[in-house]
Amino acid sequence: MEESRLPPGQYVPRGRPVIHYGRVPQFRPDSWDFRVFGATASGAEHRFTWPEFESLPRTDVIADFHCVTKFSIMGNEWRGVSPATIVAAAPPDPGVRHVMIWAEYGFSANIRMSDFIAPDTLFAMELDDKPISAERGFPVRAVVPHLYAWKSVKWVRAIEYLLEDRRGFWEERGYHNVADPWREQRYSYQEEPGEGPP
Ligand SMILES: Nc1nc2c(c(=O)[nH]1)N[C@H]1C(S)=C(S)[C@@H](COP(=O)(O)O)O[C@H]1N2
Ligand SMILES: [Mo]
Repeated sequence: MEESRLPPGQYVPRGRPVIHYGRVPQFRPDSWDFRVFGATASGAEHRFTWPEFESLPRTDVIADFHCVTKFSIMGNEWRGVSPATIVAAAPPDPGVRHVMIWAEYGFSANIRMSDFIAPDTLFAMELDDKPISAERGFPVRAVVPHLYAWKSVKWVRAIEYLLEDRRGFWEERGYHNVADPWREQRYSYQEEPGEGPP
C-alpha cells in the first residue's frame, strides 16, 4: 500500500509540483563545468567540462521524493551519474565526512558523506527517459531521495568536500541539518547534539 511508503506528515498531491528559490538559470554548454573542490585527496580541484560530464557512465534510480512542505512524489525514474563515479575521479581526503553541493546562483545544501555515497544518491540528468526539464534542474541535479528534497539541489555546478560540517542555504535558514523525512527532521530546533555543525 502506498501509505506505508509515505513518511510521517506527508501526502501525495495531484501532479508534480516544481519548486525552487529564484530564477531558472540558462544552460551554457561552453562555459558549464562541474567542479570538485575543497578537501580533495590531492589538494587540487577537479573540473569536468560538459562533454566530459555528459559522457560519464549513467545508472538508474527509482525513488520517492519528499518535500518538507509535505508533498511527496512517488516512483520517480531518474538516470544519471553516481556519486561513486565522481569520488573515483576526484577522491576526497580520508578525513572528509561532509559534502556541500553547490548550484547556480550560490544555492547550496550540505549532506553527510554517508548520504552522498548512499546507493540511491545520484546526479540526475534524465527523468522518465527524457532529459530533465529546465525548471527541474537541467542539465544536472542532485537526487538524495532519503532526505528532504531541498537537499536534492537542482542546477548543480560543484561539490565541496568538507573536513568540518557547514550549513547550506536552507540549513542556515532554520531547516534541519540532517533532514531525514522518516524521523521528521524538518527544522533546526529539532537537532540533537552531533547532528549539526558545532
Ligand atoms: N538550486 C536549487 N535546487 C533546489 C531548490 C532551490 O531552490 N534551488 N529547491 C529544493 C526544494 S525545496 C525542492 S522541494 C526540490 C523541488 O524539486 P522539483 O522542482 O523537481 O519538484 O528542489 C530542491 N532543489
Ligand atoms: Mo522543498
